[in-house]
Amino acid sequence: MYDFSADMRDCATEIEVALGNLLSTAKLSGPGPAAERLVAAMRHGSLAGGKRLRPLLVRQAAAIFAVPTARALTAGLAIELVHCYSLIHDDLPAMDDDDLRRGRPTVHKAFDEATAILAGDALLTEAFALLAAPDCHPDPAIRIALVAELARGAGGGGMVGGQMRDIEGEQGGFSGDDISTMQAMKTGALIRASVRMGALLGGADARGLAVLTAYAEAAGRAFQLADDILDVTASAAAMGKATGKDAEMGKQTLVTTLGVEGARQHLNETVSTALSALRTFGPKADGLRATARYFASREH
Ligand code: GRG
Repeated sequence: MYDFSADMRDCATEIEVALGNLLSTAKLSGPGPAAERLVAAMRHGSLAGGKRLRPLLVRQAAAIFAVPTARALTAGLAIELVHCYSLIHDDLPAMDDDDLRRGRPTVHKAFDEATAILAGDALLTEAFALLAAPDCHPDPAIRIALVAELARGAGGGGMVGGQMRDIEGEQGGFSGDDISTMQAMKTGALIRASVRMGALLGGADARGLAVLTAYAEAAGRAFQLADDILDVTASAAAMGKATGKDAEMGKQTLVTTLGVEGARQHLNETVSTALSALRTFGPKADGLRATARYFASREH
């Protein structure tokens, strides 16, 4: 029987080890204090503490097609590098201006702003180098499809575009639809890319990709709704995150428009949508099912 806790723990351990190996001065930028400082900042921003949910989604989607977990590791690592870069840049003074991330000083606090920008840039670039290398997958067509999928999720039509809309939303005046679109891009696009990358590794056909995309879009909405609810509940404070930080910054979320109870109800409906999308896959999709449920129940 599928064991979600074991899968999540194993995935996090594998990603932590692989990140540690990848992010070494010798491999990345040669000797010298500048190189060492850059690599130290990249390590600070990516090692220790992340839940590694996106690599977990890659491996769970790949598992539907019996792809071995080792084969899903590189794609998961690539998407985690992009996620870590986004958090480093999101914490910068020009964006959310946060001092703490995962209970530790943010990269620009532990180092300096220029180093944090460059560390994020280097993590982002490294992600695409990983996907392009033959170790990722023997079939170049699949490697290209993975590169294209990650670029689509991370770029101006995805995460970065969503972040830009989020900044615009601080001026107020966003409708519920505007908020949903912004969130689908800012947070949802990388979650969607994770699931689709797992499906691409497994050689999914158009129908399989469409079903998994529907799952991923609902799961991404659920993840963001849960995050918005946590932002205004005591659990967020218990994790050292300022309660209601988004609200304090004037950011509109679905909790602002629906209220906490309305958002909880919407969250439950969204998880049901994600679960129904997986019907055709039977028990092979138990991993993805468990992750959607986890998104709704998580406390950090
Ligand atoms: C700056 C280009 C750029 C993009 C930033 C994703 C993002 C866009 C910013 C993150 C800000 C934020 C807290 C968004 C809410 C959802 C979210 C991505 C939470 C953090 O993801 P987790 O819970 O984090 O997977 P861990 O620490 O477990 O990796």
